[in-house]
Amino acid sequence: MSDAREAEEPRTGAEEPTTEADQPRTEADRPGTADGGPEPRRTGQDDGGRRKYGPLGTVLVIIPTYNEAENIAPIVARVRESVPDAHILVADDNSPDGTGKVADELAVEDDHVKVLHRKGKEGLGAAYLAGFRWGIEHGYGVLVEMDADGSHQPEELPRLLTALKGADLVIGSRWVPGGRIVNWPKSREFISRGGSTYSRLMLDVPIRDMTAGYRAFRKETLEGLGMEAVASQGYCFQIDLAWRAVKAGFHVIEVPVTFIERERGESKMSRDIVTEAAWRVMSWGVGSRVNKLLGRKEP
Ligand SMILES: Nc1nc2c(ncn2[C@@H]2O[C@H](COP(=O)(O)OP(=O)(O)OP(=O)(O)O)[C@@H](O)[C@H]2O)c(=O)[nH]1
Ligand SMILES: [Mg+2]
Repeated sequence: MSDAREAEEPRTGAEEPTTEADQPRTEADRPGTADGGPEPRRTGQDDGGRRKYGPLGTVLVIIPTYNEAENIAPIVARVRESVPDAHILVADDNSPDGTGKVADELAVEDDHVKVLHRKGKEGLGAAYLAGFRWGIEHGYGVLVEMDADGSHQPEELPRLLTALKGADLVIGSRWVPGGRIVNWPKSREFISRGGSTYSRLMLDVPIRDMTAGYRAFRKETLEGLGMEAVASQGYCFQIDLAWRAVKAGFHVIEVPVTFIERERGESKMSRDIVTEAAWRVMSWGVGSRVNKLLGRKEP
């Protein structure tokens, strides 16, 4: 990432967060699905409930955008309604359709909304990394990943945040009991399910939905998983972060969510993204096995 990009500042007069979204954890706060849904699935370093987790701090919901002018206002409104204490950072890659300008207008009306203007389209992964960095620098305790197109329902965010009280990373999962997909053709489901199973087996991690893009991280998790070295994009970016979190010994929980296919705007999904992910994951998996065989420590 260039110096110029590092110097990019949100144009919203963003001030330090002041609200606490959470209180110190108690036994009564054990993670669970607030609506009585299935128990979240625990993976990674499960501590049997003995480990004490600190308070969450203020939540920043990062929404990366590229040509989401029709979607950005509704999704921001839904997040504000669903988790009123949370702040939102729209990370826009200079969308030709004027998404950045719409976001600026939202930020003028609401001091919980910030905008990170980036120079041009550099991919989802780069936008999230810039958003994470911005959030950590500005003192947020929880960084949430959420798409702009309504696939990730803001109404489910409180359940993810409740689970994060007892975890380092929470994944909004389509492939655990209780998880659902609405409006996806069978072909898309096949690619997504297959991609998750392939990554799980290749990388030997117990996460069901490796490509999920609806996640809540504690800031310490992002700081501890080697975020600076992440170079992957698209699906691979999500797989990369999940794998790093497990390798670093963080406690990961999957909470079932209902994923809804986008209704408005254009998909940025491409065959290249899927192919990139398949090759990279295979090379990570092979590299990791070779390291184990040779008794070398994982990088
Ligand atoms: N800042 C930024 N955001 C991006 C970029 N590519 C995609 N996004 C955003 O990332 C989120 C996910 O992208 P989508 O196009 O919905 O990808 P998808 O969910 O795999 O595919 P569909 O939902 O079928 O379109 C959306 O909010 C996009 O606007 C990018 O290069 N830069
Ligand atoms: Mg989408």
